[in-house]
Amino acid sequence: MSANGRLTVYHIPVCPFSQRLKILLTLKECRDSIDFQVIDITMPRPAWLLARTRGATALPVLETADGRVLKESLVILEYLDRIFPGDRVAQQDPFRRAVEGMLTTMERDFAAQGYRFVMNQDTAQRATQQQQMLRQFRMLNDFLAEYSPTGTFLFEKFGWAEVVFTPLFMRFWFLEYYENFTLPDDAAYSRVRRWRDACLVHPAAQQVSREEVVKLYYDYAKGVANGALLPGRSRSSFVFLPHWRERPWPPADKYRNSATDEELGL
Ligand code: GAZ
Repeated sequence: MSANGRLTVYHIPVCPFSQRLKILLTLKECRDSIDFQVIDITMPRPAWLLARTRGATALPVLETADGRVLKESLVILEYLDRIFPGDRVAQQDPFRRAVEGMLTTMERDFAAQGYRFVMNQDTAQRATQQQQMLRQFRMLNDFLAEYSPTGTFLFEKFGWAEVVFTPLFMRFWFLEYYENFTLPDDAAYSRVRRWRDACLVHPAAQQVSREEVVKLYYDYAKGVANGALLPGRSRSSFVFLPHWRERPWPPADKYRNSATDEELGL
């Protein structure tokens, strides 16, 4: 049971999946109803947390006031949307809910491709990775062009689908920086561009900044995920200190440069 009888979310501060929860709570004006407890991804998970998750290490994890545990960000989103007052973020009309459900199912491949691309270390694979990423954006474009051709968001306002995708659009700032990846100025991407650009600036979704993402995800750009250490390095780019604001911008040329702890301000 959490100490104060409230809900607790265990999370990694810059993780896109936990940002989803913060965006939803902000939309519902309940952001302060949950204790977000930070877990340092560069350290082994504490035993008490592993005991609660039965060994699972992926975050976020939600613990209810009476000590029950939920994981998977989309499941937690649904739960929070139902238990907190305020307008439901999820569509209530069955057909509309199904439409946003279809878009939601596309998040997994979209996320996986973005991470595969940023983590790629083989210059020979770079063009293929870029094509695969563009394909993901075209699939989103086609979906929106079918179900929401004239709008900005999927429905009238920033809602469930936007909560799910915005943290990924923000993480993919690392593709711009480390891969020079941008959406072509082409009709095949115009609808998804309009969606993404509106998502990025929405006031409920400003928990992370481009600078933070670019600096913290340096190690991903060098092929190492989840706080693990690269050869020759003694600190992960995900450490909390020094604060990312105090560090220099990392070298953008990930295929030629391997920055030291010192060059990264770590
Ligand atoms: N499906 C889960 C959810 O909650 O929606 C995903 C949760 C998750 O992956 N959490 C990550 C975690 O806790 C942090 S965010 N990892 C530590 C652990 O021990 O499992 C995404 C990737 C990827 C690498 C990292 C991430 C990421 O591909 O953002 O692809 C989508 C991790 C190599």
